This record gives sequence, structure tokens and C-alpha cells, in this order.
Amino acid sequence: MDRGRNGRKTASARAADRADNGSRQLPRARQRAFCIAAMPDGEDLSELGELLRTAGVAVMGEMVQHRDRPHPDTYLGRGKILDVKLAAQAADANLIACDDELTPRQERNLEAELGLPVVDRTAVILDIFASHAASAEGKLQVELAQLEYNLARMRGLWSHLERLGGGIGTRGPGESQIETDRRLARDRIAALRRRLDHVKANRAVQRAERERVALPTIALAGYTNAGKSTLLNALTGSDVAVRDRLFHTLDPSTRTLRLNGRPYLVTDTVGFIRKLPHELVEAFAATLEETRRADLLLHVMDASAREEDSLAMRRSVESVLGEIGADDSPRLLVLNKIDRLTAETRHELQLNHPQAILVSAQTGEGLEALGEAIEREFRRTLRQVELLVPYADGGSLAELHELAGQVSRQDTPEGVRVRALLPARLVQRYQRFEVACS
Ligand SMILES: Nc1nc2c(ncn2[C@@H]2O[C@H](COP(=O)(O)OP(=O)(O)OP(=O)(O)O)[C@@H](O)[C@H]2O)c(=O)[nH]1
Ligand SMILES: [Mg+2]
Repeated sequence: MDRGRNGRKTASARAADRADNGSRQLPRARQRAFCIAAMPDGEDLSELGELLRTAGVAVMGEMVQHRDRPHPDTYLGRGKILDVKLAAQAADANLIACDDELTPRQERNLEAELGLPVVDRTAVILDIFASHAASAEGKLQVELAQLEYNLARMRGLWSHLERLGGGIGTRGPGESQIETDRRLARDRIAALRRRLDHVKANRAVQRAERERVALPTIALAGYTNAGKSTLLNALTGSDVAVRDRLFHTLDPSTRTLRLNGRPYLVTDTVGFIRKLPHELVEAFAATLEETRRADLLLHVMDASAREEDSLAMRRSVESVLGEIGADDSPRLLVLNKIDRLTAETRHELQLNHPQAILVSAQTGEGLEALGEAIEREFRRTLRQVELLVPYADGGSLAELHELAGQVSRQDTPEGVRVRALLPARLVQRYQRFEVACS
């Protein structure tokens, strides 16, 4: 199959697929989108295509207008809109998908001029989140984001009517309907926020429990589809669901990783994307909190992506990390999917990113080096302690083994003499056993 370096189908392969579908007389997709974008030269629409594919929509064609910023009223220029209209008709599309979030006015004007329903990037992403949300918390978070997105649109419509100065046609059922809808939406938003606060409180309790145990925590962060869940599975031998689609993981899952016997908690959570709707970042605050609070972030990147895509993905991840207040967290750059690269490209990659760890979560290559890098990061948080634990205190001994992995022990008449490397924040708990280092 004709795939680009990032493993996604190239535009020509997709076009060939479509032609193929035609010749085999497959049923037509229910939703058939024609993609549009106003973007600087050099960017492309492949990501919107991936998003639509994930949402179950067929892509029939695309048209890009190169301009610095979208037209404030109509997104594209007038002439281009006519071109889109003809091309979308010819391609048998029944939907227009736009690569940016549209203002309510742009959306209305485009729909009027094109005679087809228009969805923007945010609506597509929200739709994917809605269909992938599995936990009660995930569903609440998505519903909140969707309501806020819709409320902004109602508000837009409202101010538009208001501007008409309350003339004929702007009073009556139209107005009161909007007001009622808006009030209902607000009430529901308030209720959702309350329930999410509850969830947040529960999470805080769980986190406090983990902090009491004081295990070092690691969060996987990165662009959607970079291989975070695959890496979690490879590192910890677990079976978090993995799929070649965007935003497969929404709920955070935490697993234990052992390096030289020492346990670490690794959390995999929702992936990021270019222009991640701010409603989602806000709604997923409780989930993203796991990322912010981790002792170490593994920024996982797809090393097989095209260079210009990599740069954009990296910037998007950095910007979301900034938005959630995790930009100062210690972090390691993990370049995944190197099994797809030639030896030459790997070499080049390592030269360009001397600090990065090259791995393949799929083949297991590089995972040992990653483990060592993680241990190096945490080494400075460890303290050497020398303890004398009475024989009667078997519980403490077992716990020390569990937390420190490797301990050296020597039986003496007074008790067990233990030498171990402990996380600094745990040392206090064993202070009562401490003896001077010999
Ligand atoms: N060739 C190759 N493919 C990989 C590797 N790691 C992950 N993949 C594939 O990449 C796709 C996405 O993997 P996931 O682990 O679901 O990615 P993710 O980052 O968790 O994605 P989201 O949860 O959607 O944000 C799947 O098809 C994986 O099989 C790798 O090292 N090599
Ligand atoms: Mg995942």
C-alpha cells in the first residue's frame, strides 16, 4: 500500500482507494466531506483527513486557499468559495469540513453560500471524543466541552439578532427559544461542573494515597497516535488498548513499572493535537492534572513522521503542556517507532536530538536505554540510608524491599542492618531506624 513515511496513506493513495471503491460499487459513505482550509503555504490537510476518517466520514476532496489569515466574514475569499462549491458538487460531497475553528458568523455565511452543512475542526474533534469516551468521567468532560462549544454558537446567533435592533422578525418565539435554550445549556453546564468537581475531589484522594506511598510518578505525554499506550504496555507488560486512530485513549490509566526492582507509577492519558479545542483542555483539567503533577514527563514523539509535521506536533505538545502548567516539569524526549526508519535516518535523528532516547515500543528496541534514562533522572532524588530494623518489625522490612528494590541486608544480634537507596521524601518514614553510615 502506498503510505507516506508516517505510515498514513498519501493523498494519492487515498484518491486511488476512492476510485477503487467506486469500481467495486461499495455503498457510498453516509457522510462525505469536502475539506477546506485557509492556511500558509507548506501546510497540508492530511491531519483533517485523519480526523474525519476517525470520525467515520469519507473524504471526497479538498481545496486550500493560501492566505495569512482567514477572511473574517466568510473564512475563504469570495472567488474561492465559488470554486469550492463547484468542486464539492463534482466530488459528490454532502458536507464541508473546515480545518480551523470557525466563528459562528463564518459558519453561517459559508453554509449559506455553499448550500451544504459546514463543520469545523473543533466540532470534528469533539465528535471523536464523544464517541471514544468510555468512563463516566470522560463522558462528563466531553459533554461539558460540547455544551460550551454550542453555547458560544448560540450566543453568537443571539448577538447577531440583537444587533438588528429588535426589529420585525427578531422578537417572539425565535428570541425566547434561544433564551430558553441558552438558559438550559447554562444550567446543564453548571450541573456538569459540579459533578466534575466531585470527580476531581475523588482523584485528589487517589493521588494523596499514591503520594503517601510516595512512589515516583511518570506521565506519558505526546501527540495523539505517537504510541503512548503501546509504550506503556511495552514498559509495564500491561494491555491498555492500542489502535491506529486519533484519540483512542481518553481515560488515564496508571501501571507499575519496575526498574531494578524499584517501582514507578506510569500514567498514560489523552493525546494532544494541533489546535486542540480550548473547551477540551478546560474540560479535561482533572485528567490533565495527572500529567502536570508527575515527577517526570516522557514526551513521546512519532519519529517516523515527516520532519515538518514533527516540528508542528512538537510545538503543539509544548503549547498544551504550557497551557496546563506543566512546562517546567522535568522531561525526557522519547522518539518512538524507529523500527520504521533506516539506520541512516536513526543516526541523523540522534545527532539532531542528542538528549533523546530512540525506541520502538513495538519491537522493544531501546527500552533498556529508556529504563536507564529514567533511573538516571530519579537518581538525584534518592538518598542512601543505613537502618537497623528490629526483627519484630517484619512489615517495615517488607515495605523497604518493595520501595527500594535492591537493598543490602545483614543480620545482627540487634536486628537487620539494611542499606538502601530511598526516594528523599520517604526517608523520614524510616528515621527512627536510622544509624550512622559505617
Ligand atoms: N511501527 C510502529 N508502530 C507503532 C509503534 N508504537 C505504536 N505504534 C502504532 O501506532 C498506532 C498508535 O499507537 P497508540 O499506542 O494507540 O498511540 P497513542 O499515542 O496511545 O494514541 P492515542 O491514545 O490515540 O492518543 C498503533 O497502530 C500502534 O500499533 C512502534 O514503535 N512502531
Ligand atoms: Mg493511547
